[in-house]
Amino acid sequence: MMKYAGAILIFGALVAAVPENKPLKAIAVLSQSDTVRGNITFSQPSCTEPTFVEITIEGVPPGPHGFHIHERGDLSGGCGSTGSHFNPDKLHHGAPQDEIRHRGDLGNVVADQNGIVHTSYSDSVISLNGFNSIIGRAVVLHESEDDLGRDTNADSRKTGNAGGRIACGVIGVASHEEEIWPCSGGGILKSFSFVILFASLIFSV
Ligand SMILES: [Cu+2]
Ligand SMILES: [Zn+2]
Repeated sequence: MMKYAGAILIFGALVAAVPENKPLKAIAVLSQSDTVRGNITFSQPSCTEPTFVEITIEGVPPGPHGFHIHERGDLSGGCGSTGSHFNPDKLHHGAPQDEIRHRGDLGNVVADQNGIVHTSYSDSVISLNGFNSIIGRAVVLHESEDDLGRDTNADSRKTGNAGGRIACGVIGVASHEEEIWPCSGGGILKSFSFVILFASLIFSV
């Protein structure tokens, strides 16, 4: 009986040693502009949950501005070298709530009369995990309003006619929980090793 109690205690200690499911966090700091400053933070509680996006920007001309994730985190040539909208699924440009959209299509942000953008929302298409992770790519703030693919000209379904790029930033890791990131691989093996360990403790008594 004491042996069982020992095994249960050891198992309990092992379970307690596994870190709790902390959200994965990433951040992009806007640059490439003399006037626009801002941070965009991304947080995802688990591999399968939506990503929470929090946007704080100042120095933006009042009104709506296209806001996207572009495919490359390359600012060597300014915002121009970040490539097109992040679109690994090869779909048309759309609105964030559309089924058909680029992964990077986050629609518009709206600056108030003081040039401030402060907003937050959840997006279930972008992810900080796996093959299509947005980490290492770039956020881009545009000069004009994104038409969300609703206009009749050809560019509408490619870029949303959002015009020039006024600021951008590379999406980098803000907090990294080794145990749960990335979601594929590692985790399952680890859970399985606990089962083996627990079983061997039980059978050894
Ligand atoms: Cu863009
Ligand atoms: Zn797009």
